[in-house]
Amino acid sequence: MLDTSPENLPDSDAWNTDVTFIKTPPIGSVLMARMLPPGGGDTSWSSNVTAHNALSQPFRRFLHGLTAVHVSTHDFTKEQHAGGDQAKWNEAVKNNPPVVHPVTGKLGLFINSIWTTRIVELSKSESDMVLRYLFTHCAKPEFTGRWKWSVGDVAFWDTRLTQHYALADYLPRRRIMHRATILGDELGGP
Ligand SMILES: O=C(O)CCC(=O)C(=O)O
Repeated sequence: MLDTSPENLPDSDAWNTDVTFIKTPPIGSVLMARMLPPGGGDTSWSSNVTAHNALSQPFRRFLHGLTAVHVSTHDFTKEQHAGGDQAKWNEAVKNNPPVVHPVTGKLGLFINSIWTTRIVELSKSESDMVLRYLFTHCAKPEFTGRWKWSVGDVAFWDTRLTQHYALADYLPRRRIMHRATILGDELGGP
């Protein structure tokens, strides 16, 4: 359950793909609106397929075959993930070492700003530059759609081919969503 309010601040107002820091990232997510603020609290999705297809052929060729590191601690904090408990945090960090996935899957890009930290085959500054470009590119409005929720609405999406962004524009109101995530297998190469 995602229950956000001034007591539990929203933290999904960044383009992200669920849990890409594990070897077998989810294949889908389901979200249902249970309690909504009178205004705001929309969710946006962006298509990593459309974003990929809009890149030039030479740039797509350049990305093809590259791999990137995804790191759980890039976004999770000890407070958020382990309630500040050092031992629980150490365990979570130990159980989730950085993983490597292809930058492009069969259909689209597989990078996101909250977990993807580095393209392995490039120097750090090259990787920073390319990732910054791709994060900005994927967030272009022409690759995105935005849903205004009504209570009872259910959204179901492919987590490997999209990113999403939960607008945090409803405080001090409360918003409650129920979420389920469908685990997948290892991501295939290009
Ligand atoms: O609350 C939302 O609209 C989406 C939240 C979510 O599924 C997430 O960011 O992982």
